Amino acid sequence: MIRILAWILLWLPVAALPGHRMDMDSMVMNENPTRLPQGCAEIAGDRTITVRAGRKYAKPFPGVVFAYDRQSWEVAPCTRLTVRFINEDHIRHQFMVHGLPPDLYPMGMFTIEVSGPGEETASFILPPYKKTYLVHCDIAQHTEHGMKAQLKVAGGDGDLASLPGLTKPVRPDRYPSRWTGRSLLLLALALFAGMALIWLGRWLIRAMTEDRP
Ligand SMILES: [Cu+2]
Repeated sequence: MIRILAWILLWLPVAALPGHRMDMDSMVMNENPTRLPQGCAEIAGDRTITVRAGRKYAKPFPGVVFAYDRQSWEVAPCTRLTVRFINEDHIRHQFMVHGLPPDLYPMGMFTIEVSGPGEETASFILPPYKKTYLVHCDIAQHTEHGMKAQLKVAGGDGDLASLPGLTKPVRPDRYPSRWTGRSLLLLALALFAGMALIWLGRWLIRAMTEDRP
């Protein structure tokens, strides 16, 4: 009961804004199916994409934990893009686009969030410029662990870094080991201790199972 009350108090101000809707399972922020971005004379066309999010889509990529089923989409300028966002995990995931014109999209964002297994659909209209937009899940750690993609309008203005399977990370993870006299000695000691443990275990088992006269 308290949880539901807190949830209502927290989200009431958000839900009251235009372009926002939400229920217990999902949330949409800054939906915009009608207002044209500056430079667009009309909606050039309608396009629908289905985006799946989940741990299973990270499997092909080493070191990645969460991912979308695609890392890059291309759309024409002034397209009204409808995103059907399907979450296949038992945790929250988002489809969050950054860098949109802030006069139509507060803080430049368009967001769909689904709080567990399920889906939500929403539309927004893209500006006319040649640009690559960042798409990611804003939940702490999910972006870092792979839930990142790009949306290119009019071919985009480049590729983003560290998109699983597409582009290299800016700072790749490295696991260097420095072999010094001390680390070699520690390794030898660990090996010796491991062998001693095995010998001790076998000796104990033998002592316990041995028939006594
Ligand atoms: Cu997520």
